[in-house]
Amino acid sequence: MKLEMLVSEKLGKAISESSNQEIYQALMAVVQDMAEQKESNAGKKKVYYVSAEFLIGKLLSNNMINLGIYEDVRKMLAANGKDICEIEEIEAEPSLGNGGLGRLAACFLDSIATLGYNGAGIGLNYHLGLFQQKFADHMQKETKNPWMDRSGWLKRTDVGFPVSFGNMTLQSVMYEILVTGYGNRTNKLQLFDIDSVDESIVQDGISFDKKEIAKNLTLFLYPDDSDEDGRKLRIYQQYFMVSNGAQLILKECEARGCNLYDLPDYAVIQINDTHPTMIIPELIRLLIARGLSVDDAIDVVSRTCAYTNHTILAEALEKWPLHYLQEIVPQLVPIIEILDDKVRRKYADESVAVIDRNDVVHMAHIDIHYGFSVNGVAALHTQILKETELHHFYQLYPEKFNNKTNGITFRRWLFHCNPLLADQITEWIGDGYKKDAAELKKLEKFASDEQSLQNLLQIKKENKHQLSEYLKRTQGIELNEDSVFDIQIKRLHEYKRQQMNALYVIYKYLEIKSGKLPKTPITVIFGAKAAPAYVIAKDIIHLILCLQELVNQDPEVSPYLNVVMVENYNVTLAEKLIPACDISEQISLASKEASGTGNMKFMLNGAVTLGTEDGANVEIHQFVGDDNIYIFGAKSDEVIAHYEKSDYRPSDYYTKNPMIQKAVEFITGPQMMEIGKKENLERLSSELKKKDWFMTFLDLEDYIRTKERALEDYTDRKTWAKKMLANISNAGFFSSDRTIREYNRDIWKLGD
Ligand code: NBY
Repeated sequence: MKLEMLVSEKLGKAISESSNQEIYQALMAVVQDMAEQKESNAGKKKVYYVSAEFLIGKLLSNNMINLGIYEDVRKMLAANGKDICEIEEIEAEPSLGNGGLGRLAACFLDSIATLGYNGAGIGLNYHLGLFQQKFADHMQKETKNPWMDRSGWLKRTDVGFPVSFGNMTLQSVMYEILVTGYGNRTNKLQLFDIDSVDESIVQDGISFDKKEIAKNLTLFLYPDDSDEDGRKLRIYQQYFMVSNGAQLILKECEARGCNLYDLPDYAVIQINDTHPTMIIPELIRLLIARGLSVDDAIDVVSRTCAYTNHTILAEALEKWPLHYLQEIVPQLVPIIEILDDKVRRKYADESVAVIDRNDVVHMAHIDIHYGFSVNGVAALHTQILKETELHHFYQLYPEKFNNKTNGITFRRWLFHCNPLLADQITEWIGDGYKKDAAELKKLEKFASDEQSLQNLLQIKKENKHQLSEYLKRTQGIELNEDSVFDIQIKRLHEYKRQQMNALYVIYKYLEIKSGKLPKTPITVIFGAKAAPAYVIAKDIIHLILCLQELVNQDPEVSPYLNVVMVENYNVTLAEKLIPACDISEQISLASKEASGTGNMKFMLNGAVTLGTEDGANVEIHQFVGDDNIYIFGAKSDEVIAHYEKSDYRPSDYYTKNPMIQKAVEFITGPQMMEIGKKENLERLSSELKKKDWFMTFLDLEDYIRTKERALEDYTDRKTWAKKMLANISNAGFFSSDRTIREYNRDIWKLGD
């Protein structure tokens, strides 16, 4: 009743007489009030999680769950003839992230607040977001994603700082989004922006004048960096983010009584990949300006900053030409030169230099020399960093290296996205697992209970139905609810090998055409955005969209096989897709996927993984055992050896294996050419045949064989339900609460 009064008060009228839009606004206001009453910013030491991305997803329902009012609100709305799901749909998803790195940052903010730690996220407020994906002519088209007007969670503050560049000074303004913990404190996500940003300079699609920094600085996340102006814009963005962050951190710490020499007692800065690396020289610069000696400033900052590596691919180990920095952030160059000089005096090894012989600055090297912790994000990934990618650094600083296997927040990825399963689990083992995810282990005893297994299958069926209704309504897509839902949703990247899954589709299409019909129909579902300048990734999307048309339009095939690529894959869609999934595709080339976190979300929701021994798949495999996961493909050692010896030749596989040959030829065959574009299909086909940098052909045969075995096993429903249960009951380790406790124990040391 009290809740109803609060909401009606905000509305100024009865709930039953209000529109969904009005109710959304009122609920948001109630949530903000409740969240603000919780503890915030208390505690001597604080963790600052600095990240170019925060892929936070919609906030209303999540916040209501965390505040413990979701069920009451749902019932109250229902009593007034309103549907909470319709109200959820009014909210636009903030477009502040891209992939796993950004989603991890969001899960971490949730866990930091839930565990009662003093912490904040620091980032940028991108007005038009990443981009919105549209499909036209079987191609990805990018448009702007102006999410802010339809969200409402962002609050402007009166905090701001001057940020100087080589050619101008910009005055920032800080915005905030409240981060509610589950039954605990409220923290903040603090996003910096400038008032002069001008959304109207964006022409068709997402193109704009890259030189007009004062107008474009916070328009887009990851603006196209295929030309020099684009790369410079990224440096402007990064420096703007970290200079604001550094000024805010010093201001807050001084307000809490810090004398700057004791900064590490007041602040710990977690650097999320190399995008925020310039916070190290910037803080050193600011401390020197406040009177510290160069050596003291370097020492203080080195004890304050910690670095997380999220990939061994070159793309995230950023390197900037010194002359770009000289032009854009000249004040940092003398500092970076000192940092380089100190390293050179100590270590003769050129491979660990900060500025290399070609005057290129290696950002990760700054993090490793001048941070106190370097962590990878899954056991295998950290091992590869130590033994291979960062081996020289590991020899210098073995004590800095540590592993923090990623995790996911169960509030969003179970309680919110899969209430049927969450309620069933509560009925079985009580709700202790909501605070202590390890209690999911108690589910194991239900594996021998026929009725419980039936219930699990029934929940999956209902979730498939709900997904199907949602996709019909929002994208006009029809799903065969009686088919196996085989899902691959993640950024589009060659190393993640969506192309291998597409080759499976071709294989299966040809099998069905030749009369070999599967026992259970299959729906292969994809969701992925490709970076706008990543040509081959966009060609892979083109291939999938062409296959979607070919397969689904063929009356001989479509009763047995369907291909679906959802448009504009985002957190909201993931929340619908994951609970409905049977087979979770985690098929990256071993050694390349640092961790993966989608794999954990699927597992928690009772999907069975089909994957390589890569990233956190390795740990999932160890937890569930051989019987409850489908592992295939070359191991990381073998893959790394191929790269070291440069001895992988796609043609070796292509010419020797008629099945591979047939599937690859099909890409440029007459049926595909009729639907798709010659240029794109030919480019992709020749990339595979000549380069295949991520070794699709190496694993293709084993992949197909293993997928067929999984599909065969699926027909034994009871055995499959046991696999589902084994996955759910072993998912506890992958809670981000566990991950964050480890960060705090080993790196942040906040004290409660
Ligand atoms: O970080 C992902 C990893 O691929 C995944 O394995 C891991 O689970 C996750 C969390 O640790 N990395 C990721 O999402 N990276 C990016 O999205 C990204 C985007 C842009 C750039 C670099 C990385 N960039 O340099 O422009």
